[in-house]
Amino acid sequence: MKIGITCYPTYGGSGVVATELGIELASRGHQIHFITSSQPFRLTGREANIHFHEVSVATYPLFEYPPYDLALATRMAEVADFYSLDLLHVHYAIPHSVSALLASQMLETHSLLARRRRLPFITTLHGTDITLIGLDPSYLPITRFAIERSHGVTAISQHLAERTREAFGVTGEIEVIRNFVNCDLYVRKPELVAQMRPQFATPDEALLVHLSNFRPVKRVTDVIEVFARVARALPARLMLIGDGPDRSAAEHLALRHNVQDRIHFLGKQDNVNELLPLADLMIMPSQMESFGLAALEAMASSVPAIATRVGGVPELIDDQINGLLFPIGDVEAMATAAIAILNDRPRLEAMALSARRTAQDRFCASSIIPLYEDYYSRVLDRMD
Ligand code: GMT
Repeated sequence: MKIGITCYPTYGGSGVVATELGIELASRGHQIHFITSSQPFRLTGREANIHFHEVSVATYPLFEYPPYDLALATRMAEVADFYSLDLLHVHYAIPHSVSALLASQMLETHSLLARRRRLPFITTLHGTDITLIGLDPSYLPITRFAIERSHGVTAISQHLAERTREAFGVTGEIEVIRNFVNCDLYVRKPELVAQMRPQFATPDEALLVHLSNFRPVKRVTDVIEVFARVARALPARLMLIGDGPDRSAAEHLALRHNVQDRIHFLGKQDNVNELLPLADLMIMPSQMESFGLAALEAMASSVPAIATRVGGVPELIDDQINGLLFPIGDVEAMATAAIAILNDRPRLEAMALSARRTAQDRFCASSIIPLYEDYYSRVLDRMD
């Protein structure tokens, strides 16, 4: 198939999923056309079967806000027409599904190649496009309209599908296709761990990790609160991977607790798959997670997560089996549990094994990508 993919190309779970999906589909022989504002950060630009089309937005002194959505719709229509795309797959509803709807309608009435053609588009809902920013009255009606007009809609968890029905009143079919991970890439390799871990912790220290875009929804300051309590109880270090608006709040809190020297503020990293397996535990105390891709990547790397019981997280983490779940903000309970399990190595190892098994049995790219392929075929069949 020839598939156009649009996503946010910089940091963020939806961009990661969209890019990894494109890479996996390309490796299975599909022609993938990324139509994005810049090259998705996980692409090298040298992958076979992957093409990148940059959306450039013309500015004009009159424009207080340059209309990216219109430039995107135009580029989608051009690329679809020129390369005879079978479908568009947009990730994150705002504004991508609205642009895709426009592109699809443009091609129905006027094609550059002077032939009318149908361009189905599929919208994948990822989370904050529904649970947070999508609820804003300035976006909700148009987002609902574009979701309803999509030729196919997928959600990354059952929870998100239900939220979309409740909050948006969407009545049409929403296919649940959960997040996935490349289980060959995200895997603990003991020789690599032996080589790299000494850069971050000594053998007697526990190593914790947090990975996110440091937005308020991630509650990064709770990570510091938990870690400060752990570091008072046992020798420990923390790797913070990622960057974003709450990084300086995290730094200030680390100073206040006097644990700044025990924390590696690593910023944005490309080799997350090499860093995650170095840790003993992940901390993901989010206010909301429609799925929790970061926890899945950790689990595939044999690192169980201490997380909050929110959104779609319980669809991934079985409390006490392959991770531990807590109410939002209960940093005392999270710290107590972290200390207990770090002091009980056999239990930690059993949980790490179970975390890896969960990723392998249910969330490997090898089993999730065919679900997307099958869904594409069903949507295309419906168009005939
Ligand atoms: O808010 C974010 O963390 C970014 C957001 C995105 O769309 O980029 O992440 C969402 O999509 C991820 C991939 O599908 C999910 O694993 C995350 O749980 C989800 N984040 C939230 O729901 C807060």
